[in-house]
Amino acid sequence: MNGMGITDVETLSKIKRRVRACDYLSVAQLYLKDNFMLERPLTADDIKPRLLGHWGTCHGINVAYANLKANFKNDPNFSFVLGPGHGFPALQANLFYDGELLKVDKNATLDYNGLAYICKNFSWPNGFPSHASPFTPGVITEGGELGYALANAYGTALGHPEKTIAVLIGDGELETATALDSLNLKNLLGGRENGKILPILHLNGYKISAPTIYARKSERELNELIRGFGFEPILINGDSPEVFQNALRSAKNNPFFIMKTTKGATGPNKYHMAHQIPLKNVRTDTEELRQLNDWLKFYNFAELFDKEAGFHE
Ligand SMILES: Cc1ncc(C[n+]2csc(CCOP(=O)(O)OP(=O)(O)O)c2C)c(N)n1
Ligand SMILES: [Mg+2]
Repeated sequence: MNGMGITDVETLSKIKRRVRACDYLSVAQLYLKDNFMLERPLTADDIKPRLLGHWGTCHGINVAYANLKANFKNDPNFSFVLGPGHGFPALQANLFYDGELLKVDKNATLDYNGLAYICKNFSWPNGFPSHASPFTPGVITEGGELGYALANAYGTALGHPEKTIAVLIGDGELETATALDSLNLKNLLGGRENGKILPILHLNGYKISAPTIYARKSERELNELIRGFGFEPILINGDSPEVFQNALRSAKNNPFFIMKTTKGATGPNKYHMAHQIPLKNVRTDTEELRQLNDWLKFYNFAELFDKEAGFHE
């Protein structure tokens, strides 16, 4: 018993709804400058003139965030460190969802105006950047440069035994010397006088469009590597909250979660095509525009969000 892991069916279903909402918000930020709830079929005029952002990692971030949030609720001793800061649409979606963004930005209201505000201003001149940045509430690790997440997590936990820090590390990110060597911090800073670290490797198989080294390893080889650093590997296979919460529940000392998702999952094309903007020609290609319309419709956001009242519980 470690006190982690939710079994309550209603909460598990809320996690799924939250992931759906945040997936929609991630896509909407990437593409839309109008028609934010798809009240009419998309037209080229609804699409931003310059599409600049990253989709592929977003679903996995939303899954990890929703599951950790449900588990740790508003525990002031819990923090989440995000490695792949290019997944900013997902981070911003979650900060908007929880009203955290509203605390620092009065325009991010939980209604249609706030929805329009975060979507239109993502990756927009004088708006929000495309990556996590110091403007993002709670950001302690610069979004554009990969590799420091685990070291930052250990730093946050240093001298704070009451803290628990979950840290999401991209599988490409773990190929950087910085991230890989940070696994050795367990021997230096893993003692009882410091907080607990919950590393989560986001094994989506790709770094940009190339397969990652860790995806090329067999499960056994990867597990042995993780064990060699003194962690106990725990596989989270897929995006179901039941599996995620079971993994949290089964964790004992020094867990190292391996969250295996499909890069770009819930999007129109997967793997290597999904890293940035999966449908690049939506403004000029009616078939791609139709695919984007279907993609956004798939989340049925209107069932999750009310134009005046915001998110339904
Ligand atoms: C230190 C550093 N090197 C290279 C990059 C360029 N870069 C941006 S995203 C990315 C892929 C990282 O792979 P992964 O962590 O698996 O993220 P995913 O591709 O799954 O979104 C790379 C190499 C970077 N941001 N920082
Ligand atoms: Mg990856």
